[in-house]
Amino acid sequence: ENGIQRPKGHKVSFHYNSHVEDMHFGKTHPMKPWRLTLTKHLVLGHGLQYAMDTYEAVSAGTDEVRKFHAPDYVDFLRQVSPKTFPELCKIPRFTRAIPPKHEGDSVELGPYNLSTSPGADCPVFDGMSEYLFLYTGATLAATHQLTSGACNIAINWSGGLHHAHKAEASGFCYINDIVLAILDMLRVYARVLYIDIDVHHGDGVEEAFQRQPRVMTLSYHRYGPYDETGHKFFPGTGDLEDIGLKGTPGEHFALNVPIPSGIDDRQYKFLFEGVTGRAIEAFNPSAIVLQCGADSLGGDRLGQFNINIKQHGECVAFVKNQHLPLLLLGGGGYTARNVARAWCHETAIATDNKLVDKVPYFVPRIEAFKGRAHGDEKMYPSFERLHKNECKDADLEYMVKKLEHD
Ligand code: TV7
Ligand code: CA
Ligand code: ZN
Repeated sequence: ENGIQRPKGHKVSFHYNSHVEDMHFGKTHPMKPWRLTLTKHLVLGHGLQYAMDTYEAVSAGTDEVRKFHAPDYVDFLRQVSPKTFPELCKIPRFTRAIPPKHEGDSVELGPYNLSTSPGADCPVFDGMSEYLFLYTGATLAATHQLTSGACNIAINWSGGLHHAHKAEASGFCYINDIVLAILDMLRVYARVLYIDIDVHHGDGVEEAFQRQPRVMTLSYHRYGPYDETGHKFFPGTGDLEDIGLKGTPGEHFALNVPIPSGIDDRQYKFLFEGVTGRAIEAFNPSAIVLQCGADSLGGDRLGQFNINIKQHGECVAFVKNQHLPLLLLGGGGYTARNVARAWCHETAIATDNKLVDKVPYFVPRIEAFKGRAHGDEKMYPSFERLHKNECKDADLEYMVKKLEHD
């Protein structure tokens, strides 16, 4: 009736557990797991579940998480909650991970960059441990579906947390599910290409594979000189010159595309297809992981790009058209209604479906979708000229040439 069909010639598996929706990072924290509720409602409202195999995720095991993360960090994450945090901070094994306090620090940091202060990027909150191991479990299940050949595209919108380090949380990310997925894929695939269209630099993934020539990391992100407040756009890394660790086999197997604010669809398409196309040609990957952070959309609460949902989706379509095993992950995205629209649209792209440009009738009138009658609100809003466009075409052309050379 809604015209949703199974794709012909390939299979898609979708991994999710509604439990992740109940989590709260804190009142004013920009990361809102309920954006995943909106995404779920849109996906189901459009009937996309009939086009894929859907799986309820189970938590990752500590052994699986230790394949990348330090054992003591994994133990800490397993046990931590607002109640246990003060006691855990006193255990000698964990106290060495507490960073020194500096004069004027607004938030007090505990071990592993975790904190119970209200302004912290990586707060300790109720249910946090369950949440972390659940999104990681979903990514690992998706990865197994791919590596076992059960599907060609596997999706986990609750994953894609690219900043987490071996023994440290960073930028709303605690467990680096992407690194764990790629490590697992390396058992089956000769070469894995990682592409990251989140507005932030995929530093955790790049760092983990900086010596590894079998993994090429390619991140598109906001990057530039210090702003008026004397800060760099987070995390401040990912310069055009950074191409993997010098003097190791990994040199030349990292690519970074630093982008000024306000980049528009046409410019992003030129960069993305030019650079990604050449990277695929040169690297000849056996499989691809695409982190689809939706904070690169116009109107994002933290982002500074002017990309529309259409172009964000065209990046997914371009990668899908390579016809390689593909893992699609979420990531950032801080204007929840747009995150849901983008990821639902991209679920449709993965399954070769076209959605009607209307919010489906069955989507509950919650938060972002209330107000107007169902069917009135556009599925695909356009975000025009929201940020001052500081992108010069000539600089983008220079970048494609330079990266082609690297
Ligand atoms: C993948 N930007 C993650 C992106 C991580 C960005 C940052 C905030 C922020 C945190 C808050 C908050 C915020 C309105 C925005 C240098 C600091 C400045 C904390 C206030 N409001 C992803 C991480 C980035 C926390 N961090 O790539 C609680 O913005 O810039 C910073 C670091 C130190 C810490 N302070 C911010 O998208 C998922 N944080 C409100 C409450
Ligand atoms: Ca990125
Ligand atoms: Zn981001």
